[in-house]
Amino acid sequence: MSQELRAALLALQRDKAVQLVESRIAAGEDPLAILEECRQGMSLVGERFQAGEYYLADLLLSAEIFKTAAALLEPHLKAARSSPAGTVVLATMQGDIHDLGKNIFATLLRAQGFAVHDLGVNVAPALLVERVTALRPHFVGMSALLTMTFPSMKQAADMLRDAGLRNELRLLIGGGVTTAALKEHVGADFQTTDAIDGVAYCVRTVGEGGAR
Ligand code: B12
Repeated sequence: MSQELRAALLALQRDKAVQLVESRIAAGEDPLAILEECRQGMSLVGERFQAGEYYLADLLLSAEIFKTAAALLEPHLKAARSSPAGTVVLATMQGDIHDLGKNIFATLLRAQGFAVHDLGVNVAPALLVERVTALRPHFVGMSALLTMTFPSMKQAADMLRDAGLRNELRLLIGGGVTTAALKEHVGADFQTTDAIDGVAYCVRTVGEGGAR
């Protein structure tokens, strides 16, 4: 892989990134591989930001470029089934407005035939529990890109347990800052920093009849 696309994202070159995505789609490349290279570019942008070399405006620009690339790729992530394989409630938790990764996860789930209820960003634990109570999903996915979001993830998991809902669903956590240790702390069933792994887990669990 040339990693030209990753470099274009890092350099915040929108036109070049779009042109590379378009030409690689036209060449028949796996859209997931293209998406992954975009994600790697975003990680590098984050490193520059952390090092004080990029500013918030640069993060915003990188997000716009990523969104454009994802929109170009989305039609190529074809639906594998017509009837819902299972139901998923998704949210970026309170305090956090990062949603690019969550949206990718939602797109990939839909492409596999899952019905996805995306509650958006900055979602309070009580709202999540209210929606889960109404929708009774097979899976709940919480996304986090900020470490300060961890307490609201834990609170939501505890509230699901206290409401008696925890045993009837699988709880997933994901996003760049999540770890296996956080999974234990929150009491989730699955953790990942890769949406494809998350989708594979949902497909496998539903296939084994183990989502409930
Ligand atoms: C783009 C970006 C922004 C954009 C977000 C735009 C948007 N609509 O999302 C903007 C400019 C708004 C932003 C703001 C801020 N940001 Co910011 N941002 C980023 C950046 C560069 C990229 C994140 C991203 O979208 N990556 C691409 C996606 C595709 O990757 P991903 O989210 O990891 O998702 C993948 C998987 O994790 C998975 N996934 C994601 N969620 C879920 C959920 C489930 C259930 C599953 C199964 C899978 C899954 O699927 C995806 C595909 O595989 C990161 C750097 C980084 N290393 O990530 C910093 C970063 C996350 N931001 C950071 C910070 C500090 C901030 C600000 C506080 C900055 C400020 N001073 O204001 C604010 C916070 C605002 C808020 N309250 O949320 C820090 C967080 C540090 C920390 N440890 O807490 C980071 C790590 C940068 C850094 N290194 O310092 N940011």
